[in-house]
Amino acid sequence: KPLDLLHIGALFPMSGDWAGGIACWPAVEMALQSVNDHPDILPDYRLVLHPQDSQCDPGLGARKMYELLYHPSNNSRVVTLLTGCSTVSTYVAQAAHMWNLVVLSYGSSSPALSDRSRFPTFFRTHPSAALNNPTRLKLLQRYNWTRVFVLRSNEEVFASTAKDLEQLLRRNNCSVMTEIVFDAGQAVKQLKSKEARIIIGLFYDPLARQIFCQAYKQGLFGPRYQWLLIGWYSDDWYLKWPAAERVNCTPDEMSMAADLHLTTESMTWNELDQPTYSGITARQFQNRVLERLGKNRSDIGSILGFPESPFAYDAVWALALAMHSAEARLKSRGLRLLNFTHQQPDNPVFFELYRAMNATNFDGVSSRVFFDSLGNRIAWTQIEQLVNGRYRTIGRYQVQEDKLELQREPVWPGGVRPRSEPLIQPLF
Ligand code: ABU
Repeated sequence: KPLDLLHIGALFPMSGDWAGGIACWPAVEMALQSVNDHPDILPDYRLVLHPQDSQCDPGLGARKMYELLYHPSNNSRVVTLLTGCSTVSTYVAQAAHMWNLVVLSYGSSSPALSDRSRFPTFFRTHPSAALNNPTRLKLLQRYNWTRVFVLRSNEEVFASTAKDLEQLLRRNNCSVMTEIVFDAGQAVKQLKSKEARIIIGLFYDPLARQIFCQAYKQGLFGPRYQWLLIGWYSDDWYLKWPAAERVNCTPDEMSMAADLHLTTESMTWNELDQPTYSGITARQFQNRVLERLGKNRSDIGSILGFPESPFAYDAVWALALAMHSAEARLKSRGLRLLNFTHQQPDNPVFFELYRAMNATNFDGVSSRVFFDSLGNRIAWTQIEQLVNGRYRTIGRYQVQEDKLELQREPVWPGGVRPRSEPLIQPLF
């Protein structure tokens, strides 16, 4: 008997502020193939992917969603949407519930997305960026940094991360001042005039390059300064950039400015060398993604979206397992997943799918996959430092148990740990 088709819409950012679709798209295809080949999961169905490039642009992302829903040549009924890029997910997930669509994001970190009143049907395998804030606080406390500057761009993903960070730091008696970047040169100038020493940067990597070029030109690096950045940029973000991007610094100058910055990021890999639910280990998964991309292990640090690719793979598995268990419950009522509609407000398929997503719990290539009541993923965070052109692990932190595991102390610019207070100069 021919299999029934279940259609999944997917938005991949293949360029733009975060071009993570480059590694996440092949990861999604791999997962779909393994689900479709599995004899016991959704045995009566075949999952069909409808991929679209959003360019990490919210307007284009919204247009692609409407095309998936309404395009005359697309007579397949999309049951659910996969998304990457916070700016796109924010637009799409705000509207998607109007069409009974569950949205599952493999690549969205914005804390703003953890708002069930705005995004009622949103889940993500990518942890919220707010998870990094307790880790940042831990570092600030460890090194006695009580006066901190946050430099952020204006997208909601960074505004909501900064808001959460400011509240956390103030509750812990740390003074925090935030500077919003409209012009990199002006923003760096402001930080200098305010005698900033410890600076937490929240922006996508194209803006990071503008800021570090200005930090080089205006001398906001080296001894006395400590930068803390986001950890999911590619390892060579300060050395290479798209031809269309104008950076008025040489790679050597950029290296000098970026050297010794610290990063925090959620951990993305299942560390156990054992087969996960889908049957492969995290390392086997890595090798297969590399093979699809025609790359080697030595390329890993420079492949955009590679750190998030396990979230993309696990997102498809989460969806397939949820669909499988929804189908079983629907069957007992004489219904099937094929009874899904975009129109009916209390569509039972949507209801069962949503309920099954909430109950997700399996061992993925990105470690255990489950969601809290806001659809968030729980994970460890890791701390790294760029030393002479290589990112080295400093340690990791788990907020639920307040567990900090340090492998080594950071290397300090000029050999001396920067102070958060400027030294007061004598007046004579
Ligand atoms: N780790 C990539 C997150 C990208 C985003 O939140 O837009």
